[in-house]
This record gives sequence, structure tokens and C-alpha cells, in this order.
Amino acid sequence: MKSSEALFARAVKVLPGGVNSPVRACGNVGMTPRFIARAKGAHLWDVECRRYIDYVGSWGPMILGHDFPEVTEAVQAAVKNGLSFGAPCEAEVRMAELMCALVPGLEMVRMVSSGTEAVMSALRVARGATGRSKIIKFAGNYHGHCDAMLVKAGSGALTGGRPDSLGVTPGAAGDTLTANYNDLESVRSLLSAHPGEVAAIIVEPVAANMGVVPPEPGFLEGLRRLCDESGALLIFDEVITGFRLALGGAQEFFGVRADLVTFGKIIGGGMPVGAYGGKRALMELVAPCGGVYQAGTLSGNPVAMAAGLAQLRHLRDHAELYDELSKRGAYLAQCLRVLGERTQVPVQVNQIGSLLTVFFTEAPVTNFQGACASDLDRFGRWYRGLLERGIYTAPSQFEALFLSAAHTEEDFSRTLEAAEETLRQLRR
Ligand code: HOZ
Repeated sequence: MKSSEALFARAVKVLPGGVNSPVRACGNVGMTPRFIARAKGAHLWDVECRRYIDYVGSWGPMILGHDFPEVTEAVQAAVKNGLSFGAPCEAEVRMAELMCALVPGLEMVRMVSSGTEAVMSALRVARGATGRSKIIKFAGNYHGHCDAMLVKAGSGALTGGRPDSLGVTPGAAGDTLTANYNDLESVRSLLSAHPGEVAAIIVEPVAANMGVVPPEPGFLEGLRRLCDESGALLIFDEVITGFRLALGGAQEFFGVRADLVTFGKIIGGGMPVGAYGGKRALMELVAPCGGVYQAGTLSGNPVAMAAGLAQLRHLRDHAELYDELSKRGAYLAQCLRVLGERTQVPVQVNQIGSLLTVFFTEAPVTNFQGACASDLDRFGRWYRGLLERGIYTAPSQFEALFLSAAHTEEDFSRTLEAAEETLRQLRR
């Protein structure tokens, strides 16, 4: 029989760290990764046929669960007509129409193949539109791995303890300014230190790559105001929150409008997709309409579009799912807090909608410093304890747990049982 250990031993010889994306290597939680053979609904099976309740959901896109029939059938039908044309197809028009109908303020959208690509392109549009160079980002926010965004980055960069990457030149990072999440004053002082120079403020409207840290009341509204006053554009990176927090993403959820929005994997239902969009006047700057160049052979790929369309249509037609997911998220978070008290392990459970993170610290986590105060040794033991008990979560303190519509009450009670047993072990 195959084993994850044997596959990993082969993998490290031919893939850096044995993986194609760092966090999943599981090194920081003192493990080697499980190799996954298949997935269905809320469950994953590894190559040794062990079953797990999945709270990673491919890092967000599987909001309806794995192998969701409408999505799988749409992919199967599309595949029969060809895998890639490198030419326009009807599905990409339908996809853009649907996204513009569902997302507030979205008038035009450009499909790309990943969230990283979406962000780097949106930044280029912002610079092209304003004629300015500097970008403000927030410590612990993660916007993919384009050079300019690997400054105090969250997610895998933070997990590996290197929020600033090697290989990024001072030139590429020199126009990136870093503010503190949930701290408008830090943004104001950067804007006053660089008058007329800031092209955009880019933010994860709910930070989910330093663990989940929701915005404090007034924070996003304040960013909107500061952008309006300074002439900078506001970019919401909705790679995680788009179509997850609400059908219209964080803009709908918080009632704050961004100028440009980036999307990622969720709009592909599990296929590799991203997109960026916004007001017509901004998006008409993109080639071939305007002078901001951006291109991609796989952009608008017919199979990825078919998967994404099926998922977004289902979400549109069953929008009540969002309330249900939020209730389940709040229930799980509350139960975990109670378990923390019962077992006397200090936990902070941050939750919003179907996103959740357990931090191991006494103080509420509202920013990067707070997230970094979490006890990482405890987190590692927490991760391993859950995994041993069949619960598959992100192998990093600085990522989110994702709930899906496929999780059942039985999944939750098994999860809470595993959580209680694990927390009791953490006390020692
Ligand atoms: N670190 C990324 C999620 N925020 C991707 C992790 C992966 O796919 O391994």
C-alpha cells in the first residue's frame, strides 16, 4: 500500500521541500504532509485510506464541499469540448456577467489564473490610473507572492518565519509601505509622509492570512475616507472573502465600496482561477482597451469557467447558505471557547461567517502583533492532536479554517470531541 511518508521521501528529492506550496509541507507543525487521494463532501481520504473531516477546503474554494454534483458535471461537460482554446469562449462572458451582477460596484472584470496574478495586475492598474508609485499594505496581510507584496507578508511567508522574502530587490519592495491592520492612524501617517505618492491601499477586508482577524468597526470605512481624501485607490483583496463572506463579498457584508477588487480560487470552484475588476473607467485602462498591459493564455479557460459558473450560480440561487454558514461558524467558535474554559487552555477564537482561527493566547487578537503572540508550540500540538483524531485543519497558526455547506452536525460533534481531547492534552 502507498504511504504518505514514502511519497514524501520521493517528493523531497524532486520538489523543493517536497511540495508545490510551502505551508502544506507541515514542517512548522513538526510533521510530514498527508498525501490526499480523494475528497467528497466535507471529507478527505489520504493514500492510506484514512478519512478526515476537512476544514481546509482547498484553502477556501470548496464552499459547497468536494465533488459537488453541479460543479463536477459542468466540468465533465466542458472537458468534452476541449481543454483550452487560447481564444474567447462564451463561458467567460457569462462568468463576467454573473460576477458583475453579484458584486457591488463591479462593472468590468478580467479573468486570470490565480490570486497572485489578480493582485499584481490590480496594483498595475492602480499605478497606471493614478500615475503614482507607492502602495500601502498591512503587516500580516497576504496578497500572493508578487515581489512588491512579499513585505511583512502573512500566510506561508509568516509560517516559515520569513515575512520578507529573499530575492526581492530593494527596487521592487521600495514602493511598498506597511501599516498596521485595524490602525487607521498608522495609515494616516504614511499618507502624510508621502503626499501625492500613494497609488493604492490594498487590504484583506477580513485578514485571514495571519489567522482570521476581522476588521474593527470603522476600520474599512476609515480606509475608504483616507483614500478619498488622498486620491489613492482602495483595493479589497477578496481572494478569501469573495463569495464566502456574502454573495457580494466583503463589500456587501460591510457596506464599504472598494475601487478595485481581486478574486481567487473560489470563483473556479476548485479549478485554478483568479480575477480582478472594478469600475469601467479603471478597467478600461487594461490592454487592449488601454495602456496597462496584462495577458494570459489560460485566462478565461473554458473548463475553469464552467466550474466557476456552476459554483457561483448555485451560490446565487441558494444565498440562504450564507446565513446558515455564519450560524454554524458562530456555533463552532462558541463551543471551542467553552472547551478552552473547561480545559483551562487559554484560547482566542476569532470567527466571522464561515472563517475561523483558534489562537493560543490570553489577549484578544486584533492585529499582526496579537497573532504573533500565539503559542506556536501549543498550536503544533493542537494541529497534530486534531489530525490524529481525523480532523484536517490548516497546518499553520497563520491561516483560516473554512466551513463548507457539506459539513454536518455529526462532523461538528466529532470535531468538538476531538478538540476537547486535544485541549486536555495541551494542558500538560
Ligand atoms: N498559503 C496559501 C493559503 N493562504 C496556500 C497554501 C497551499 O495551498 O498550500
